[in-house]
Amino acid sequence: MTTPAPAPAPAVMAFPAGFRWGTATAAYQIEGAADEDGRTPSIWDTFSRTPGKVRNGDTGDIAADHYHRMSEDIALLSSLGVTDYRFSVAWPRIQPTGRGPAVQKGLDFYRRLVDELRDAGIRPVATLYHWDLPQELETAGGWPRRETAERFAEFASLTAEALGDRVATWTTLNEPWCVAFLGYAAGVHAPGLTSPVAALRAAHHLNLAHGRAVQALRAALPAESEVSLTLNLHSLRLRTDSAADREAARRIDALGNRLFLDPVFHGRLPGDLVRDTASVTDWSFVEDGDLAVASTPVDSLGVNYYAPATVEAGRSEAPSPWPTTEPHVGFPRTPGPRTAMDWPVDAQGLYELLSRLRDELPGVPLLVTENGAAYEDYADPEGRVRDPERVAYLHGHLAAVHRAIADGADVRGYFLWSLLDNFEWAYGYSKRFGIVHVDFATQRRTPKDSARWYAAVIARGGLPG
Ligand code: IFM
Repeated sequence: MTTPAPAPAPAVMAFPAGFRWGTATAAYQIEGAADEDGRTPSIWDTFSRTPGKVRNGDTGDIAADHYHRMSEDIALLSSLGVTDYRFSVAWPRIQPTGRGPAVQKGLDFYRRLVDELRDAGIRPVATLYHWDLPQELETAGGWPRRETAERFAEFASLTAEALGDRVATWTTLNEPWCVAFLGYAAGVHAPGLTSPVAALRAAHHLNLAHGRAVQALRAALPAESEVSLTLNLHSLRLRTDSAADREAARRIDALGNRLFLDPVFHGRLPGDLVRDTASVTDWSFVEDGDLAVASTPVDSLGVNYYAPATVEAGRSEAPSPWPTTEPHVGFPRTPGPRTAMDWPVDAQGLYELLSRLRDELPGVPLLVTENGAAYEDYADPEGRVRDPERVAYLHGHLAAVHRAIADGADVRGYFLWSLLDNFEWAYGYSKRFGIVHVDFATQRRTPKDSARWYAAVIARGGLPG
């Protein structure tokens, strides 16, 4: 007689039934196949091929070769037991010049992806823009140009018509703050400009593009589809409670949070931000009706969180992603543990952010669409990748989500960033965020200890004690 297998230990912190457990990736960071099947360069191909822009001269040309290893990666997702998988659609695969009819081979790749996911019982969550603007659209003016919002709505429409019946959740934009301010003000992301006015124009046109895409999606999708937007909101800490530090935090909150939340959820621009930025722009690029479009209702809000920002009155380094807050804001270094990105580990910041959204956006369901950490991972001689710091990070942050839910935040899911080690933008392949290790020389995938830990959390529906 065989002894029955022991029942899994009861979850100490159980998440609500139906909670969505996922992982997240983005096209340019994992797909590779940069010039296959009609794909043409995006701004990230151009930027990464420009000497000095990306560490070690790395590019996304091959990345994690997901374009050719998609089935293997779906098998990894299945072994984790995830309910959902968040990926992005590469605009230059669908519309290489940013306009005109869709390329069928490009659409076919995503058709296969969503079909295989669904066959594996995994819900596809598609993001339309995770930073790979077709280069031709950037050459024509990029996000500072109004026309780009129209082009994005067209791309949304084509993609939704092709995949609409198979994708449960659609996200318009990923982290428009990064697009506008890292790309057009700090110049550390593509396209690498350092123009404050271009960044503010980009931010507005991203809000407009989001609203136009929501309209296009609603027109093309079945009624039950979920339409969403993902923001990297800033969880703010003040160095002291002085009036000057509070003023610094107000400025960062306006530019980092309310510049997106107010147009999308309230159809207005923050008045204090318009005053703060008066020496840079009169905002005359905002046309009548734009904010009504930007606030076309969504079904949920995606929140990406990695670390809080501590602010004080002072100066930050130039060129700053916060151009219009100068000379009022500095970012002091805080003590405590840090990840390989040199970001502080602070799960309380996630709790505070979710609680703020509970209070400010009642009735808007939330998804944590990214959370995770980079560490210096390597395979040991037995081929095992031990990443206890990542497990501790994930445990702390999931506990924060659990506490936020217990305190009334309507958080419906959690997407761990990331499934695979990948191209971490300006850091190239030097930073590993995956719960699956990728040996970029051989493309061999090795689940890290954190992958086994996450699979056990999902199987239990909660965190162990
Ligand atoms: O890798 C990125 C992702 O593309 C967007 N959010 C933050 C992650 C870690 O930097």
